[in-house]
Amino acid sequence: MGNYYQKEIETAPREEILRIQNEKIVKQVKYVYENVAYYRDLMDKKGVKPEDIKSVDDIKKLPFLTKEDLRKGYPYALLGTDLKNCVRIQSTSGTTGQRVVSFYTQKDIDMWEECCARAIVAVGGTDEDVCQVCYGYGLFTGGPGLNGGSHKVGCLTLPMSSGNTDRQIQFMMDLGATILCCTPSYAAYIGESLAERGYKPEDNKLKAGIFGAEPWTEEMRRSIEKSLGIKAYDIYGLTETSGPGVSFECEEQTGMHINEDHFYAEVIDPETGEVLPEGEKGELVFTSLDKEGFPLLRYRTRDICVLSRKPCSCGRTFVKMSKPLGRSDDMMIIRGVNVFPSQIETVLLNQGYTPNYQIVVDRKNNNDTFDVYVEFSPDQFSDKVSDIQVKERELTAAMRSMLGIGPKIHLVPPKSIERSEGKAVRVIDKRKLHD
Ligand code: DLL
Repeated sequence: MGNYYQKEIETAPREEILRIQNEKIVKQVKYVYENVAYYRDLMDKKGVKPEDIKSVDDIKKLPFLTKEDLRKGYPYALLGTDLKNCVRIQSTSGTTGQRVVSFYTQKDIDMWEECCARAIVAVGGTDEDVCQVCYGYGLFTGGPGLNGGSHKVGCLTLPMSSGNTDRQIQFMMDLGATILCCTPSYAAYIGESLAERGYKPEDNKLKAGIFGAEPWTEEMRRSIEKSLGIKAYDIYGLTETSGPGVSFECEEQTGMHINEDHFYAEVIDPETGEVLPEGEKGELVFTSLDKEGFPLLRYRTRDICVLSRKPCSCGRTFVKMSKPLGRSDDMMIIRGVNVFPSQIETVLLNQGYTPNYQIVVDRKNNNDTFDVYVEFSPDQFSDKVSDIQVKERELTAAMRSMLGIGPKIHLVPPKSIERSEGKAVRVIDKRKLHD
């Protein structure tokens, strides 16, 4: 049994959670219908009235919202209350098109920060801890969300934001940071930078890391845990629903508990929209149960994962979601085969390589080309052409057995692939430029 930020709700009997959800959804659908014309139109088109929603079982009657709806409605169409009641906006990075702008009332911020506080306490955080937040601060939700959570727990908060790795390391060592919050790719980079400066994992005071905002594999978890001498926990969220803290890992490290008193989760078949039973893999859909500023109902995240209600040894009763495999739009189709970057990461780390890689896909003479650039680690480095070729062939074979197709592997010298301070760019798909 672990520590909880809000024990009563985090360990509530399932019937109690369901009772709260049922009570909230009735109010929330009415609120959205009355305040968000865009969604009211979608409900009217589907012939659903607020009175039809009597419990969370009825959520499946509601229309979906997609990223496309948010684009069409940019910036105000999904706003749930007068702007004068809102105190903040946050926004996505906009790498895949139009930015999403999300609005928050003070109550929304408090709820969001509480969710982050639950995540920090779940990894053992208390008011004795020094919490170093190196997610970006600003429009990105990572920094502000974990900063707020860290304050609520009473940790000494180091609001570092991302980048300036020298300074990160100096503060980490001088002020004895015990909890590190950043993307997993940046955590790996910090680990590598500490080693380069001659620090061993036991030289830092860190005990836990809260890493999310991008997909990462179990192999990556083990590699970060080793390099920093910590336990590495996953955290998930998205700007549209609030930010980090929609779900978080506990000491069991077997998936993330969804804060179900605020977010109702469904997994659907992305093709048909049909709700799938627990345990089946599909697209995650969230309904916010009590948000005021940006109250999305049935929002399709495009993240592919599995839900599980198996009892958890931490005592929390919230449903757990698996690590997202990656977004459905991260999935590459190469020569007709579905490939996720996470599969490539798994092979590389299992074969003893570092998590520094880049995937380049292109189309030449109507054929897909598939290249993976992988760094040697300093101790593996060789400049003998025959050695390199043997290793490249071995890796191609290992990839082929995982993926069904073999990429062309290019082993490159240590440090030649750009490091990430935020979300890593793993894939360059040049086919999109020609289309
Ligand atoms: O990435 C919020 C966040 C900040 C989460 C800090 C965790 C920590 P967005 O920029 O809107 O928000 O991106 C959301 O990132 O739909 C997923 O595809 C991906 N993502 C977020 N967390 C994870 C995770 C923030 N733990 C999108 N594992 C989501 C895999 C994740 N993917």
